[in-house]
Amino acid sequence: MINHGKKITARAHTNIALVKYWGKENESLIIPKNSSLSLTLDEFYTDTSVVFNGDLHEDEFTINNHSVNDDRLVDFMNVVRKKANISEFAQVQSTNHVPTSAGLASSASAYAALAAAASKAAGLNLNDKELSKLARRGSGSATRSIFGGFAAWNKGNDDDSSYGYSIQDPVKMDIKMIAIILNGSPKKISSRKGMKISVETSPYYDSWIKQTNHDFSVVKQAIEDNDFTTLGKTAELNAMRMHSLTLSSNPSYLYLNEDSLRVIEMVKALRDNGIECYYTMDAGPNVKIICQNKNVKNIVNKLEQYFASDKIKVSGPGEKIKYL
Ligand code: 2P0
Repeated sequence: MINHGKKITARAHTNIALVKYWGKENESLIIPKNSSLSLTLDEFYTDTSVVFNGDLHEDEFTINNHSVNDDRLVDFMNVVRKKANISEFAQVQSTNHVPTSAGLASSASAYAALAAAASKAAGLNLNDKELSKLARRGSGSATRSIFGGFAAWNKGNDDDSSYGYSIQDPVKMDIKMIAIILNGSPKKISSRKGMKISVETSPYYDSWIKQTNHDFSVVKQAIEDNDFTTLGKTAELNAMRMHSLTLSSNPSYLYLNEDSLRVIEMVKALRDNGIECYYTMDAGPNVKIICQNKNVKNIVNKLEQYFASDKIKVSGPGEKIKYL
């Protein structure tokens, strides 16, 4: 039964893909072209509260206390209403605990938290797998944010078979991610638009899928073997392969900027000096450095020579979705 007047709050953490999702097979259901694998992060999360109210004439959304109108959010609430067989509108309040304009996959934690809070407020009692399928309808990367630690999104081929699952939580590997929050204008090409252009125009798209399926098996095995080196090397290559799709698209586009390249060179220099670390980037200029606890201090010291310390955020593995 719908939880009338009962406010439900959920917290979901963001995740960073080690094997990336970049392209859809089905755009309306958000079925991806390949399976992906990620690490959920403890430092970045979204808290979302939902309450259904029979007196409302439309859904009301606030993000960080600012009222917003967003068709994607309304479409998502319609999916929830249809699933729960209800017609009431809801008040949705969301707070992002992610540095302002960091571009750190906030849609992942946002739609995972919204899926959990809205479904429960609507009277649905979904397990994690069902929640991940619902979150997927909002944003692909949100499928993985239902789970903590290492998580994956099984590509599947329809609504039922395309879901997230846990690979390892709690995480056994010593692994940290250092995010460097770089200044950049808001992205000109959304990931949704970017990946569509890549699927349709990059001559290398089929090779990307073939290689990424292989990378998925390699990273999964590296997690089982507690093999940080193989995980880091493969994740770094996978990120560069994804960004080469942006460069090889028509029109060509690029998320990285000169600061991103500077961080990449710093990572390489650190490696040459015996400090093991790797880089990964998503649909924006920020670089995330994959490293181990013993090297965090050294890496942060190096980064602080170029970047303000409040722009350097160290995360470890984060936990799965929870109700507050
Ligand atoms: C990922 N990214 O696997 C990849 C790597 C960015 C680069 O998923 O269209 O916001 O909502 O499904 O999930 C970002 O795209 O895209 C993303 P939609 P989403 O994390």
